[in-house]
Amino acid sequence: MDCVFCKIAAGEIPTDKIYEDEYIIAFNDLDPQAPIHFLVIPKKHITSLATLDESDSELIAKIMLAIKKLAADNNLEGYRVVTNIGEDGGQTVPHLHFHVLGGRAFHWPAG
Ligand code: DGP
Repeated sequence: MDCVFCKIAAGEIPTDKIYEDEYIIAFNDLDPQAPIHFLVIPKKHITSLATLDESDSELIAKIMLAIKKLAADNNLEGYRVVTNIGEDGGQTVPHLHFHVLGGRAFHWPAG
């Protein structure tokens, strides 16, 4: 499968990795939208939240806990977690990923 995030997860494309375990990898975004902007992804290919399966429950919980830990490691008190789904949701890479943005104030509603 020609998926850039699968290639990053497999170590085939070098990236600015900040965390890795058996199931998850986190790395700094190529096009940061905040002073701190990293992505947390499952190593397993899942297209988006829209294609999540019941069997992925534990994996998603691990991702959320990794986000919590990485945010604390970066001394983030207030921050934003975003996952874009599909074209209308602004998703450009069809491999589930959670953006973690911090280091500045955010506004609502998001654009
Ligand atoms: P989204 O629009 O939600 O699908 O976000 C995809 C993000 O992925 C976007 O902010 C840029 C980032 N990105 C795309 N390709 C690469 C890459 O090869 N390396 C890194 N570090 N980030 C990438």
